[in-house]
Amino acid sequence: MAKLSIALILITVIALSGCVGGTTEKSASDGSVKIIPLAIAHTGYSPSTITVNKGDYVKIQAVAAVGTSTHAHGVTIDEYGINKKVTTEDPASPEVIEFLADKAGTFKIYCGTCKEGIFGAEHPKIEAKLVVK
Ligand SMILES: [Cu+2]
Repeated sequence: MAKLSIALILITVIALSGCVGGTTEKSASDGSVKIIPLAIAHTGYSPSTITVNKGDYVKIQAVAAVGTSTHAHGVTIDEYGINKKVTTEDPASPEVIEFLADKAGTFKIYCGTCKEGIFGAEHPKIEAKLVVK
């Protein structure tokens, strides 16, 4: 009985660990769930291009680069109605931005919340791209 429990726990851990680090899993619809770790620094986003397929359910796990969380960087994608401030630097508890990629095209990701940070309107222009194929 104890062996069976340990085996079940191991299977669960292995199954859950498949959900992090840019891997994909099938969702109920025909699209996949895409987990995208994203770091925001003063100089830009990393990665600078996020590519998903139309119909994918996207979970961007955003963190501010170390030492930058007080600048109120964020993730804004106008066409998807996303405008999120990212104040965490901890990859273990990122700001998760979820949406269904139901519109194909190339969309600008920019920092719409920076005006609230200490640089105000002087904040460097940082941009990335969301490509929905
Ligand atoms: Cu910013």
